[in-house]
Amino acid sequence: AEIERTFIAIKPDGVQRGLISEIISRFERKGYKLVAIKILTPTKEFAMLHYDDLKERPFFNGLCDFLSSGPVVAMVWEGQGVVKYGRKLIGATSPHNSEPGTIRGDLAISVGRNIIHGSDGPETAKNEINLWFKPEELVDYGLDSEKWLYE
Ligand code: YYY
Ligand code: MG
Repeated sequence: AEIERTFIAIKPDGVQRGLISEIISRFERKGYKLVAIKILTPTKEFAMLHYDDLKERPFFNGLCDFLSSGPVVAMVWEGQGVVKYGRKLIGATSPHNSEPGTIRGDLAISVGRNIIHGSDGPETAKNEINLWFKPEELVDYGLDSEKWLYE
């Protein structure tokens, strides 16, 4: 697998519920590397851009109102296979179906309050990183632990 990057966001419910460090821990302890992070309240227009592929869905308007209702922690995580495995850590979209052990399975109940976003594929990841971050906000660095994480 390739070293790649994914876009992860803690939604307003995750921030309000005090789950920022819990969620960051799950990515950090797996071995992924945090290469960008900021907290911001997105505008509704920005939320609509982020969820553009869902604009025909009945929940789109409410979803964009919700994402723009308060601070979001926007992050970029890097590692081998992080796009796909990040989705596994997050769990199924509806917490009713998310396995225990996943972020949504352990920490959420409703689909509309599922606390975290993660890019669903390599192309989406690139687009979302470009939407949320300027290139200079992404930090290139090595971690000494990489020699123990990768053969
Ligand atoms: O990528 P993921 O967040 O797991 O699901 P998407 O299908 O991209 O939907 C984005 C977002 O929309 C989801 O996290 C919750 C919300 N949503 C909803 O409120 N009701 C649905 N039936 C489906 C999704
Ligand atoms: Mg999605």
